Amino acid sequence: MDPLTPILSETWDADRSWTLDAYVAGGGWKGLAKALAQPPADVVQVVKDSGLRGRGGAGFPTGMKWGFLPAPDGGPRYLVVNADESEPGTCKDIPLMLASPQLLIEGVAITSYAIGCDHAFIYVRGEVLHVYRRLLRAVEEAYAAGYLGKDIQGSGFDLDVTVHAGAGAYICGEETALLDSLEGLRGQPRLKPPFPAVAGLYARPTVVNNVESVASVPAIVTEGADWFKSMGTERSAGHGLFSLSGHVVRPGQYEAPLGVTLRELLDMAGGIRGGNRLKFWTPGGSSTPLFTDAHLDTPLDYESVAAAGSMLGTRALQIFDETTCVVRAVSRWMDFYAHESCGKCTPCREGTYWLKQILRRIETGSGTEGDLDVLLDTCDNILGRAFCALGDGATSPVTSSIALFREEFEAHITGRGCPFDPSAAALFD
Ligand code: L3W
Repeated sequence: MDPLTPILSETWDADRSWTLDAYVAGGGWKGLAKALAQPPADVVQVVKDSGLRGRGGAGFPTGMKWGFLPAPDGGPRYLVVNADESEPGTCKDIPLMLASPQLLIEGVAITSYAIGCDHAFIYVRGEVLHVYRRLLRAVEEAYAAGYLGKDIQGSGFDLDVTVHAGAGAYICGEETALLDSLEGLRGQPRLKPPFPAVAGLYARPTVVNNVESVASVPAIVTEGADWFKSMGTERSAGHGLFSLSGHVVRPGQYEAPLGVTLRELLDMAGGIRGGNRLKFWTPGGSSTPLFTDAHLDTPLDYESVAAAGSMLGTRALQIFDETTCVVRAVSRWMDFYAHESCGKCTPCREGTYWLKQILRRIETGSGTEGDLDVLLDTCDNILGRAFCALGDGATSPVTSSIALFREEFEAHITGRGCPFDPSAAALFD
């Protein structure tokens, strides 16, 4: 059975798929018409009933988050789309916005109508200027066609959409740092609670949703909650983008029901390059504990992945074959975390710096006998003590790789270098 469910990605291969004309020709903007014909509360209810869970990594129920907004008090309330995709391996929102920006904008319009918002923001990662430009153009097209602006489709509903480019900082994918950045401040996380639903942008009630979550809404409204629930598992409903990267024959986006397995995805992606053996992989980006070939048949849904000791995260499946040095891979990820730590809290700022130094010296043959204990102790002092989830995430590749490949770390220490590539030390000369 072909487990693919191209819903978000259905029109990505169409001619000039990013234009409004192509989107409408493919059946787009029908969800908004259906939403506008019903009370906003009914739209919230269908999303609650669908079981859609946030696609940005945490898997929090989307309809429940919308339901957390306090009762209207006459002041503004906002929708902010988190399009700051930056986690190593995570690469689904950028292709979605490039190929189908109108799908995201339709989702923004429906979500805004449902939550009673008349000004929505799309916060896009600063490095992806081409995506920013495409979104700007797509928003212009939607205004010109009457899908945004005043009295949308004669319904009396008004909505403005602002596309904002960040300056390229991983921390701004954390929702409260994103809000600070959007307000013009330095992007650093805020203390929660209050959650954004209560006090978010400009201290007003705000829904922050991931791109893929918002883009999933039009089809849910059009097809209904039961249709969405017919895919996936009981507690992890629906479909999602699985991003395969690394040592696979055909890397790319594979849209499938939650609960699909890596074995099934690899069958579609042509398997591991060169017929090699799978060594390790991330189920949901570099912040999720590593899996190995023992997890080829683990259903990729929130519950099954958690039961197996990791997190579904963003379904960023980075695949590494038997030729990969795990110490080098983890060391590269730690370079990223140390570079991107926002510096607000000591455990993350200092901890990621020291993890980077120790991993580098192990990799280059200067590791000492106690280094693995120091690595694990440092992780212990970050996990649960950092100000936001990014610090915790930085420890996952270290702790999981030592648990799975301790002998490989030890071989680097006792052999004074990388058994895979003795010239690795020269990289840092
Ligand atoms: C109101 C409550 N709202 C929770 C909301 C909260 C947020 C959502 C989830 O981290 C994870 C992180 C990454 N009243 C609420 C409430 N909420 N309780 O629900 O909250 P939370 O704290 O569980 O997660 P988070 O802070 O959103 C996200 C992981 O995802 N991740 C991410 C990867 C990549 C990117 C990227 O590239 N941009 O994000 C991968 O695993 O490590 O654990 O909206 O306000 N009582």
